[in-house]
Amino acid sequence: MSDHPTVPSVAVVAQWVDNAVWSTPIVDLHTHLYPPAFGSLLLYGIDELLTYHYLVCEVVRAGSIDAEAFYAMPKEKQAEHVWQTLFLERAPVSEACRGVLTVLRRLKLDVASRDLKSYRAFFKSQSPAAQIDLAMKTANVRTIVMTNDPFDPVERECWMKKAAVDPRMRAVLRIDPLLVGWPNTAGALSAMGYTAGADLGEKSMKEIRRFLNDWLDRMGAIYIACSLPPSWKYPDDSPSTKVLDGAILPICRERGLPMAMMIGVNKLVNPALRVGGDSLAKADIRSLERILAANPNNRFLITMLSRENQHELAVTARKFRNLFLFGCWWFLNNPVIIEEMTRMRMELLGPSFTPQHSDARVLEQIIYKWDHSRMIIAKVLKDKFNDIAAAGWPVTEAEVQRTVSAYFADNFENFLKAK
Ligand code: HDL
Ligand code: ZN
Repeated sequence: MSDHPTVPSVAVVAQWVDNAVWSTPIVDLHTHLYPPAFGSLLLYGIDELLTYHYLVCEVVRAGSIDAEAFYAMPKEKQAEHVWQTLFLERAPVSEACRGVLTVLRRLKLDVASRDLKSYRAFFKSQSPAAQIDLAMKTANVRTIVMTNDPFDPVERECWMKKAAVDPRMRAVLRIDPLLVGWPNTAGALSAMGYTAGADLGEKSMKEIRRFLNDWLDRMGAIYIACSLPPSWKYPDDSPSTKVLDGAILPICRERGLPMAMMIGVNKLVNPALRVGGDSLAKADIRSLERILAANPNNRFLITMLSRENQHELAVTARKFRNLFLFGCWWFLNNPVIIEEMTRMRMELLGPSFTPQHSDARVLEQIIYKWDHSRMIIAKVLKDKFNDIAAAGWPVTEAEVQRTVSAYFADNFENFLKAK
């Protein structure tokens, strides 16, 4: 029997990929989920799923009532209106509608009954802690990385009273107001006991650094995060450059923490839609190049919101090893774009990125967001492994598993540990 390794068949490779993709637990590196002790911040259950801001935008488009009238209704009535309008009166073919159906199916509820009352009864029977166990088990997610905002008084209160954090959940310090909220941010900081003026001189910078250190310690945060508008420039004479250079990036270097920048969101283009009112535009890749080049000892987790930024972003990741590329963010989290982005990234970057995060705001969304993405990642990976097998490469099951583990957890965890 020759010890020369053989090239597996297309069918065998496909089986290895499916086994690895569906059995490998996920580290979900960006979500808006919380532990039960954070009370109303943790959203779960069918009424929250149906009133997810993606569906609010879709139901307002459907036309029978406007955003103001929608939000004037109590949560249950909002959910019933969405169910009636987007599911019973229209085909639930949008990705956000389909996601609700996937969640119901995977939680073994009777989707065909279309009986909202029975779904409600199930979720009502679940405690938040039990629902977290069930959702993480069903989605095969082992770590949930949160988004934690000290500028939100409700969340700040949870941290100040040392509310219990689930050990499977990791904290992230989210600091958008420090970059894009001046001069109002000066008031918010002083209300928390940090005297930083909009002048952003050295004294203020010192206070901003104190704020960052206090909250990084309090949360045990694993990275600092922000979202930035399409107009973001670096360097310039704006507060964002001053605070990045004078406080955030030095602290990240001192503490060995990455900085996550999520670039391209146009906040509140339609304020009536509230949290659903944001949109996007193409951002300036040259500014990203410059911040990466100017800060070689900082590590950056980067995702961009515009489809038009994706190819140049993947090429930029080839140029800068301190750029860790992740996810199909928000308006990109649709099958047609996830497939396009994942294929392009694998072709340009091989195994060296994290293809997806859920961005889940409602707990059970991790079930559908990961099911739908796993299907697509498996489809692309089968092609990629069969391409190299066709060239005579003796693909192995261990190699497939190593690659999937890298995409789903190891790349991110190793990036966190890197110095
Ligand atoms: O800023 C962010 O973290 C975005 O992900 C927003 O939360 C956005 O509203 C969202 O929910 N995206 O999925
Ligand atoms: Zn988010």
